[in-house]
Parts: sequence; structure tokens; C-alpha cells
Amino acid sequence: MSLPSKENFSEWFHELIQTAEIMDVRYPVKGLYVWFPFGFKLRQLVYGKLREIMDREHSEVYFPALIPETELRKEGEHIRGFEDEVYWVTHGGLTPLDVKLALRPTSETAMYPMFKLWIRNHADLPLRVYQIVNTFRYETKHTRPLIRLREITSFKEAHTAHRNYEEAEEQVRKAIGYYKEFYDFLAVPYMVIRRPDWDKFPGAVYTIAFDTVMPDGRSLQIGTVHHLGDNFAKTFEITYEGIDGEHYYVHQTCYGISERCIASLISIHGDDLGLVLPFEVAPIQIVVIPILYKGKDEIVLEFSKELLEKIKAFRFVFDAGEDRPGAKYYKWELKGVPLRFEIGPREAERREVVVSFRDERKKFSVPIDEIDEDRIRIWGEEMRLRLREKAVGSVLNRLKFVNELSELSDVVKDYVSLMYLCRNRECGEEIEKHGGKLLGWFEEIPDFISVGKEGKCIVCGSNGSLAVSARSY
Ligand code: P5A
Repeated sequence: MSLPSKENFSEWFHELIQTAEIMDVRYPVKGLYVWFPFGFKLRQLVYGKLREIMDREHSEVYFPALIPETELRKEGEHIRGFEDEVYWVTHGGLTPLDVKLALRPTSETAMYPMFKLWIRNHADLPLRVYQIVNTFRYETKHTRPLIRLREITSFKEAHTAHRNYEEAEEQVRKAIGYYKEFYDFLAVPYMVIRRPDWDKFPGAVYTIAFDTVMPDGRSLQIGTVHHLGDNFAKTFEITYEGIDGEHYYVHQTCYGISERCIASLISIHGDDLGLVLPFEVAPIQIVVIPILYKGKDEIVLEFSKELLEKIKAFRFVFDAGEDRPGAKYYKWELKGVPLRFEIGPREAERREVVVSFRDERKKFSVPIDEIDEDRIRIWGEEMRLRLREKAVGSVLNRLKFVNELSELSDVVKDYVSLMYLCRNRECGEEIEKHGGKLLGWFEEIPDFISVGKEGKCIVCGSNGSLAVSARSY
């Protein structure tokens, strides 16, 4: 079965994750999907990197999935934001529960009552923890595998507490740095954007989001970092004793990434033939295909053994099956295997290997003596750089700077739109009348955008800075 062209992005994505065995979309509950073994391996490798980054400065924890209604309702803004997305557990068997239990939509209200017990004095700060768990959100917008889930299976949420506002702000900067490192590793381009005040995380002082641009010109929020100030600390009475013996509220941050990171990876790098995966996260990094002819099998198989010995540090498949080479290429291309080695009788005689990269698909011969672990890692890194460059190219194809408000409705249909905008809510709302959602203002301008940060507001003409509006997932 062949994939729809990537031009029809939505169908392509849906078909690809099923046929490449990332997610099984046939589970009979809306918004819930099954990870296939291959998809789960990809998840493990991607989240391995995220864990490595988190483990430098955070401790991993696990909090319960059920939150008492009384805790969830304590922070007014927070519950207002999540009210209509919460799944409730109301019974234990046939017995109604005294206090309803929420399936966590996120874990602030599970964790912070415990933070109150954990934090005593200034020596307990900063506190930095994270967990990778499932969360539940009764989403009413169109659900999609990996993108908009009702059970988010891979919610990495970090929560920190600090002595004051500035130290929490410093943590926000660090979190942005961590997420940049993570998405650079995946070669996924992103925009770091400050959300409008009226669209920040419920209970936060401000929200900084990572947004990427999907192939169809819609944006996808792939991570968020929130400064919580002392809002939750006041609600949950999280205080510490300072050096002076006085008690102070902590200041907090939280930041999260879901399996949308995998959605972006697949969407941005994939092509009409299937997945294209960066070398470091590919479940299968190398496929070796022997070209076998009667009477010449032996020499090819002998030579293959030599090659396999050289690549044993990597995740590889030796595909000596019955299928024709063309069928094998097709199969491993669909799975996004970054490196393909082919060996026929001629190669075996010359002690060469035919090499091709998933993203370039041109073949060249390399003497086997030149293939070793270092060489392969360099190829992997070069491929990551090519993927990033190509991804930036496709993002740029879907970005447009808008000078006149009258152009916006048209542009936003197919493009993520950039414009200068002041911070007044009325001007923001004016932008949203033209179709897209106002994502916010660039916190920093990405290297691939060559427009200045400041300019006159497209709506009212007063001082503004570079803003983004888009149809978003
Ligand atoms: C930060 C971590 C929070 O929940 N609490 C703990 C904070 N922020 S958030 O913006 O609401 O969510 C974090 C990221 O999760 C992704 N996300 C989703 N992914 C898939 N399906 C969903 N229904 C969904 N909802 C949120 C987004 O990438 C978001 O930035």
C-alpha cells in the first residue's frame, strides 16, 4: 500500500503512523491510541534524550494519577482553565466516593500540597523535580494521534520551587535552554514565543511556548515554560524559612513536553516514502542488504559478516530475507532507517560497500576499511545537520510577513503570519478576527528569520514587536 503524498499532510500523517507502525489508531476510544513496539522504541529513544537533559538538574519522581477534587479546586484560575477538560472518578465499585477524584490533567495540584511538606527552609531550595507520566484531558477540539490526545501518554512535566521571583525567572531561562537543546537534537526548528496574557497557562504569571510550523502551514505548540510566581505557593501555603528566620512564599515554575515532540519529528522530516529519522533516535539506524545470486552467495555472506562486526555498536538489521531488493528498500525507507549498506558479489570482490542515506537517496561506494564507528557517527551528525537545514527551508516556505491588516485573512489560510503588534488586547483581538490565533510575541528571533524585532503595530500604529498568528493544531 502506498502512502498519500505529503502534500495532503493530514492523510499522509494518519496513514504513515499506522503503516510505519508508530501508533495503532484503531483503539475504540476517541483520543486514545496504542503505541506499536516500533513506535514505543522511538519514544524510548527520544525520551532518553529528554531524560538525559532533565537528569542534569532535576530529580525524577512519581506522583499519583488521582487528585482529590478539594485540591484541584484550590487554585481558582487553574481550575477555571481546566474545568471542562477533567475526567472524574466518582465511584469505587458501586460505592460513590466521598471526595471525587480527578484523573490528573497535569500535576500542579497533586504535587504542590506535598511541596508544602517537603520545603522547610532555604536549604531545601531550589527544588527541581520531573516526571514522565500519562495525563488526561477531555479535549473537545478534533483529536489526532500524537497531536491532540485525551490520554497524553508521555507527558514530561517539570516543577521547580525557588526563593524569589528572580531565581524562578532564571529557571525559566534555563528551561528554555533545555528545550532548545532537545529540539536541536531532533533537528526540529522552533519559535520561542511569549503567549498573550489572556492565553497563558491557568495560574501562571506568564507563559513562554515553543511553536513549530507543520508542513500544511499550521502551527503546533511543542512545549511550554511557565513562570508561576507565588500564585500556587499562596494557595497551597508553600513557604520556607529564610536566613533571617522569617517565612516567605516560594516562587515556582513548571514546564512540559508531550508526545507532540514525536509528532513534530515525524511530520517535519518525513517524505512521500515514509519516515525520515535522525540517526540518534532511529530505532533501526542501519540496514544491511546483501544482494544474493546463486553460486555467489558465499562470498557475499562472508563479506557481510565482516561488515556487521564493524557496526555492532549500532542498532542494525541484516535483511537477508527472500524479498527482492526493491521491496526491501521500500520497507526500510518507510521505517526511516537513516543508513543503508548494500553488498553484492562485485562489492565483496572489491571489498567495498554501497552506502546511501535515507534523506539523500544517492548511492556511493566506500571501501570497507574506511567504515568504522567514528565514520558512521559523522555520517549521522551530517545527516542531522542536513535535516535541520531542510526543515528550516520548509518552515520558511510557510512563513509570511504581513504589512497590511487587509492581507492577513488571506495569508493566514496557508501561512504562519508574522507582523508587528503592540501588546494591547484590543489589537490582539483584531488580529484573531482574521482567522488565525495570535500565538504571541517572539521572545527571541530565531536564526532563520531575518526581520527586526521592533516595528509599528499593524493595527494601531504604536510601538510593537514581532508577533505571530497562525491556524494552530
Ligand atoms: C507544564 C507542565 C502544563 O500542563 N504543567 C506541567 C504545565 N502546560 S501545558 O501547556 O498545558 O502542556 C504542556 C505541553 O503538553 C502538550 N499538550 C498536549 N499534547 C498532546 N495532546 C494534548 N491534548 C495536549 N495538551 C497539551 C503541549 O505541547 C503543551 O505545550
